[in-house]
Amino acid sequence: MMQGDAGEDGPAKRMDSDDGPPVRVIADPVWLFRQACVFVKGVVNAAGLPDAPMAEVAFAGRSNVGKSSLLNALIGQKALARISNTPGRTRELNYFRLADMLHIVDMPGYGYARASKSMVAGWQRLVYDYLGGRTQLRRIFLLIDSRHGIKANDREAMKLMDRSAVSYQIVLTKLDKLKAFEIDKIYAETLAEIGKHAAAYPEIIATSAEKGTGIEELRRAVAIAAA
Ligand SMILES: Nc1nc2c(ncn2[C@@H]2O[C@H](COP(=O)(O)OP(=O)(O)OP(=O)(O)O)[C@@H](O)[C@H]2O)c(=O)[nH]1
Ligand SMILES: [Mg+2]
Repeated sequence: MMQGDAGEDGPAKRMDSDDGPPVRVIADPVWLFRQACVFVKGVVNAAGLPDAPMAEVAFAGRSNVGKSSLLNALIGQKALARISNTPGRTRELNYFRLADMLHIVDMPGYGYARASKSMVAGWQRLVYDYLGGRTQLRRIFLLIDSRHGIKANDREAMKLMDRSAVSYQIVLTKLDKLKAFEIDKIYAETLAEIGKHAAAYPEIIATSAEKGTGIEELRRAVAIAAA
């Protein structure tokens, strides 16, 4: 590093004061996503939820939509969250902690056809409990597969979040599977549909974990939601 470069980054330089919360730091996506991210725990019931008053964002969506892949792309670590060809892989609320400031939650996917009734009941309970009383939760990123668009079970999830007054933002995934005109179409359709939902953030983010598309935009959205 050249002399004189040292002042350009580093959290200490960005603190507003010693006693107040480091608001500007967490709001800076470039700084935030350069910090370490660690796996905290897998939560299977409401009693297991961390009680730290730390800001939190979550990734939700149908099984196989690409939640874990997108989380890895976001963090810039290939195998932080577990990815699988087997749908229904993530069965717990998987907690990650970024920069010791922010919890990021990888949620179990819904709509997994081969899930047993007791499995579905178990995680529905968990998600209801989670959405119902999680004051730390700043925003849920609801992932939608760009090849399929919003489906019936996504609408149910949206209704549940509308009712719980949990703010959520739609993220289209697997953009690399589509041609440009198809992207335009699904983008417009999705935007039109979220207009009807009270708790939906009015902008959507189009991504590909595989190609890195939209990752910077998603990082900005996470930082803004967390600040
Ligand atoms: N082409 C392409 N494939 C992707 C992308 N993101 C994820 N995939 C693939 O989609 C499959 C599911 O990805 P996961 O990240 O495990 O999906 P998930 O939503 O976490 O799945 P569950 O944990 O089962 O709910 C894997 O085979 C991934 O390689 C993407 O951006 N492009
Ligand atoms: Mg997963």
